[in-house]
Amino acid sequence: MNRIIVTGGAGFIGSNFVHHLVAHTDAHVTVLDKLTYASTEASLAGLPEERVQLVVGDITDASLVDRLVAGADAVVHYAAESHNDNSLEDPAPFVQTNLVGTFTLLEAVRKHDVRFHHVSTDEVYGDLDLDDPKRFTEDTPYQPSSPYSASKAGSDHLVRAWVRSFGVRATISNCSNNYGPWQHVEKFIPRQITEVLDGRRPRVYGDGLNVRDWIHTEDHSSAVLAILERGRTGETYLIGADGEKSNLEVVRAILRTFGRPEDDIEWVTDRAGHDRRYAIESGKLRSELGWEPRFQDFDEGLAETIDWYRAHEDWWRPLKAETEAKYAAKGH
Ligand code: NAD
Ligand code: TDX
Repeated sequence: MNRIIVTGGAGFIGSNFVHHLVAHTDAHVTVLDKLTYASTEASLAGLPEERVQLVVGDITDASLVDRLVAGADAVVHYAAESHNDNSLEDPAPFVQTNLVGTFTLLEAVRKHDVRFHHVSTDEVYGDLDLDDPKRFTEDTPYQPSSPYSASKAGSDHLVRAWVRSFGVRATISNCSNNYGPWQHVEKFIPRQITEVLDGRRPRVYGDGLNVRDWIHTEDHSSAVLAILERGRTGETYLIGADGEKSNLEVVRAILRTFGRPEDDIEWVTDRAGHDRRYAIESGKLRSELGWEPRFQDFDEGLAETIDWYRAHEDWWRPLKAETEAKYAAKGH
């Protein structure tokens, strides 16, 4: 697998994966990215030009996708509309990119018999109660809540149908919530870090008891590479690092780091249909492929991430005012 297309490779997790590929393989990478509001070419800066090429384009553009896939050994598919709150405002681009875009890629890999890895989310399984001892496994039934998670669930189903009906060589991974550098300030952790850096209070939805299962984006990348290289085609692997935390715990950890009182919080309108808890059981990935997360200590990963946002204000500052204006209009 020397020629790899990474869709969405200028986004938060996709760009981390491109850096990971360059550091850990000999692959030549073509990033196919539309450069939406969520992307940053800066996240690809410093990569060797002879190894990484950026093609600015849309994954729903069938002729472009066909041309690129014809010359590739594998496609790793990250491109998506990714923010739940946006999907509640306007679901249309979620259906277009996440469903039609995945369909377009599947038709191309089917035609050219190219290996495909589909990057998905644990949100396809809906949510768990706070006191439920269960975690999501590869066998948990699909029950998505938001237009975002429904569009990702639909894309997973498309991949499985193309595997079963057309013999496409595909794998799927469903990962929990990622944190780390280059995450857009619309997302929970970077939003709260940059609010505190701006001298404002963190903004917590509802009662703050919703639980997310945090994983560092670097660990997500190493898991996807393990699946790409050694995963069994047709299989699904859940990716998680045992990082369950309530939103309140995360916000308090951020406030502590800045030496601010732990109750210095702005309680804001809850998200419609807000999923209560996600939790991943990643035993299959660990036992079959020998994968282990590098960031075992959330507080350490969070501290590194806070340092990164402190040092990269030039990157996030231009995104901040527009993001906050959108949230303010919704009471968030
Ligand atoms: P992101 O929003 O930061 O990046 C998405 C990238 O896709 C951007 O660079 C954007 O320009 C590109 N893109 C969007 N529409 C496109 C189109 N039509 N054609 C080409 N490119 C397009 O998202 P992210 O948080 O990095 O998530 C990446 C993937 O990982 C998504 O598939 C998401 O569902 C999945 N995922 C994310 C998380 C998380 O915590 N963020 C967790 C599990 C899975
Ligand atoms: O300001 C906020 N205050 C707040 O309390 C924001 C932006 C969020 N929240 C809450 C909502 C969630 O319970 O924090 C939690 C995390 O919110 P998001 O960062 O929006 O993530 P989430 O909705 O959990 O989805 C994320 O993880 C799964 C990614 O955005 C998805 O792309 C991925 O599939």
